[in-house]
Amino acid sequence: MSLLSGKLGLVFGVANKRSIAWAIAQAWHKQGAKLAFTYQGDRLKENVEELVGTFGPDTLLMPCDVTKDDDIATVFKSVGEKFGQLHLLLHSVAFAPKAALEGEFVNTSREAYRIAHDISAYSLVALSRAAAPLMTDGGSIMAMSYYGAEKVVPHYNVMGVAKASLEASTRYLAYDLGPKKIRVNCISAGPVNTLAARGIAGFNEMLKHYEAHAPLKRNVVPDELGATGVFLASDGAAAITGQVIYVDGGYQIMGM
Ligand code: NAD
Ligand code: 0WE
Repeated sequence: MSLLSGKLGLVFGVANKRSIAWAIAQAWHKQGAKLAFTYQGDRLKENVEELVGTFGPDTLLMPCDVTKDDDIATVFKSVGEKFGQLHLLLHSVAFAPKAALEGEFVNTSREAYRIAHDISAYSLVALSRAAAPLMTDGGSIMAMSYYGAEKVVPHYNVMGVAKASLEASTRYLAYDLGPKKIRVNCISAGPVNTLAARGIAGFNEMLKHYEAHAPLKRNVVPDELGATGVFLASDGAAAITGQVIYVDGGYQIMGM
């Protein structure tokens, strides 16, 4: 039985095959959803074209820099024309200037703070607003978060503050869009070795720390994020909105 047959979905945040967005998109696809994709810019175009091509030659693929209102408007116009409707939206996008993730949080520049919040948090509001008119039979919107939103993770810095904003935005969006049967949730993933994690000093130590301290004594694998994405997209989660679901081997429950 396909959990998502007949569902139309739009995915933001595929950069390469290791992207969390790709794991969730594949899981949605396996459950019968029809998907459209966006990519950040020319630098990623070929890579994403190749991945998305595996879903069929007519898969809708559009550039979208989430800081650009015009890009967002064009994407949703195209989705409206091609799909006529939308059920699922994945936000798997984050960025802070590298320097802000290296030094101390106290030294975060006004510009780095603005950029991190614009790309990593405000974009969820903009995308949800654009998606809502297409979600005429209700919908499920989900965004990726991280534990640094609620506790201090050294060096995560302004990204932690932006994720706190993303999670709070999720709750306010859930309240606004609930009457339209649109649910909005976050998946808070444990560390995963992706492009966004690769450059982080000490990332491998972090993976080992999770293995040692998480109740399940291991790290999360991308397929498991896909499975949670399917659950949140499905009727099994019909009464779940405004939540942050931790998919982290249980790490978040620990006090020591
Ligand atoms: P990734 O690098 O594969 O994905 C990040 C995506 O953000 C890329 O596709 C990039 O193109 C996109 N992006 C950045 N700026 C953009 C812009 N201005 N416009 C449009 N797109 C833009 O890495 P990932 O780890 O798959 O990250 C996806 C999400 O998962 C992020 O929100 C990240 O914070 C979150 N997350 C990652 C981890 C982890 O350990 N990797 C853990 C928890 C949460
Ligand atoms: O959300 C993230 C990382 C997002 C991210 C990554 C980069 C690297 C390249 C945002 N902006 C940038 N900017 C760059 O220039 N994660 C959850 C992964 C991550 O990043 C960390 C972590 C973890 C976990 C940074 C410091 C400490 C822990």
